[in-house]
Amino acid sequence: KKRVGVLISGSGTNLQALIDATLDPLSQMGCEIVLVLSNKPNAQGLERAERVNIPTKVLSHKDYSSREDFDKAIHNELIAASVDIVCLAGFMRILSGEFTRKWKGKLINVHPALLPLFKGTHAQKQALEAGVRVSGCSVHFVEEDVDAGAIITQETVPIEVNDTEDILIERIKTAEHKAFPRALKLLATEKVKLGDNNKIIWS
Ligand code: 3YE
Repeated sequence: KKRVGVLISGSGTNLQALIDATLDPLSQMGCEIVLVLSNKPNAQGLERAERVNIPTKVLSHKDYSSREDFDKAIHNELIAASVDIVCLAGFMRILSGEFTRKWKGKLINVHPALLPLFKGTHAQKQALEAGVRVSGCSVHFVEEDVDAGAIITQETVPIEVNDTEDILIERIKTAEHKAFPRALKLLATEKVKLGDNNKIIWS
């Protein structure tokens, strides 16, 4: 079984979806969550992990003088827990090139849009303003270039006529809770990997 570390900053609803999937033997995820790490001391997601006895760690980026130092501290915690795969689940920090290179092919993120459209923050608002009639989420490998890594899986949602940003955020969140466990399973069971050319290899 692969050992998974999950990085969070907030409420941890995607973490919960990953916990539910990995604790269900019927899901055959091929992995277990062994560490939940937050950069925010009060992240609600920490309680979700504690409830099911998953070890947690808080590392505040404010305690480090540079992004690289903070990322090194995260890296050390992941190594200490013998983590094989890292999931960013609402983790709100841009990771240094050094960190993304060390975890290349083992580090995934969920973004609330159908990449390569609407990279960056407020992706749902960007979709509404663009007038597209579908959006969704993408689970992708993390590389230094933010939201540009190879896409593992996507889930679409409709955009309805009277949607507000908040309604669309919620609809896409529900899609994320399906797509993220699916992507983690694909990686943990080695159905997908990242090639040297930074493209997905399916087997
Ligand atoms: N880092 C790299 N590549 C990626 N992090 C995430 C995805 C991803 C990544 O594909 N290299 C917004 C964060 C964006 C932002 O500007 N954050 C600030 C701090 C804001 C805060 O602490 O509240 C910063 O300086 O990092 C995960 C998603 C990142 C979301």
